[in-house]
Amino acid sequence: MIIRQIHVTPVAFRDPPLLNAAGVHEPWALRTIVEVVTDEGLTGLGETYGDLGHLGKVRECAQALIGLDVHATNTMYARISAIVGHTVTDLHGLTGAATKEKSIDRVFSPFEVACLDIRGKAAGVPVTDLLGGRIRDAVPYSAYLFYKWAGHPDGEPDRFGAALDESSVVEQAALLINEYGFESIKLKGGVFPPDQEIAAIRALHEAFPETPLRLDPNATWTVETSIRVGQELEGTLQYLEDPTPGISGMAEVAAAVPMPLATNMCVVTHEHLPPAIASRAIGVLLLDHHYWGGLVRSAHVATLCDTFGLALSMHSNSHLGISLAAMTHLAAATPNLTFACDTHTPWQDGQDVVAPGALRFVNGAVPVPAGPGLGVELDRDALAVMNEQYEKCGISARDDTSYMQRFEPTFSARRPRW
Ligand code: GKR
Ligand code: MG
Repeated sequence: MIIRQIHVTPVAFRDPPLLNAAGVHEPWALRTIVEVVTDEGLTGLGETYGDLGHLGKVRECAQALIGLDVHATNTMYARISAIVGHTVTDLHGLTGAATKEKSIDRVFSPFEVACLDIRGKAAGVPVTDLLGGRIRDAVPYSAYLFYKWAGHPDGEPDRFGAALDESSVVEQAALLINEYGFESIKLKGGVFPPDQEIAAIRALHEAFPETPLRLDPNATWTVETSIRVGQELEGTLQYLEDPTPGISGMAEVAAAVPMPLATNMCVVTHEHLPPAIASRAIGVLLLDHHYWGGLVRSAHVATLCDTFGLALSMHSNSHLGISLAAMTHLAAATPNLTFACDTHTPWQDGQDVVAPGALRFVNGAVPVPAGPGLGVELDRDALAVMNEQYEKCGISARDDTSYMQRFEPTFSARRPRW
């Protein structure tokens, strides 16, 4: 199964004004769709970030993979490493430090996923079977709550409404739980002073006493603030995600708070694992195949976490259905991934490049798609529309901070802030 063609298509889709430590989501989120085509006419799909610098690297590397067998992922990785070289510029949202290894892993990921899609289609089995087989039939996801404005300042209010205080956060949780059946809740924090976010968690705990809760302020708190908040929230949080920057700060907090700390910021590549494990900085790692080098390399990280007693959850950024399918196959085949995964799916509000039907939520969980490979098909009309949106939207890289500063000129994304 020799790779004959690779198509790389940037797309844009509507995104609500979700607030975070870096600012606010712009009206359009970007992704890149990768299609790998073999000599036998099989096509595999991958999805990755859409930021221009990353898109350029994905395009450049695609050329270098033509002629390789879809099983030759070690050679693919080596070729991509040689091209990406020492690039360490690719940050996206709040996904921790950029490093050389992480940059290579990010570019490699969509090609690896597409090759697994092809291998699954050729063998007539789902990708989960190529990762050791499913240990769960459906993957639970959490309701991912965001403080948000009612709509983008230059546009109409969206259907989710404003969420700027505890009661509207509780309303947002009820809306997402009603529509998707989620059984865990994550609140994106780092937006308001910590006491306001403590109040929101307490309100959520009161409204949904049986539902596990998480809070993620994306490293906006000092060590001292993190310890105070962690202690005040005793008994309400399943885990506290990235309260403070850096492995040593996280280790100090972890030693003083009652709940485990989780991260998608201070451990984002292999070199971070030894110091984080040695200092007991984290109890939970949020896996993300988009920057841990695809599905197989993420499964290896999961095994390492098992060895060293770290629990697993899964991180997300604004994404489409190819990513949701890949995340679901990985999580379904990872025995120690026992926490409900993150997903931004509700915020994408029905827009997708995949044909409807293969992905659905049942009681907050996505059943592993039944078809071979990833089990999702590209909707070519939707791809064309979303590519046109990309060309017209005027955004070429995510920049939550500059967008926020258009409306609040004094806004600063410095961390820690409180
Ligand atoms: O979408 O605004 C967002 C999130 O804040 C995202 O950028 C983070 O990377 O979801 C992520 C997280 O868990 O930190
Ligand atoms: Mg996080």
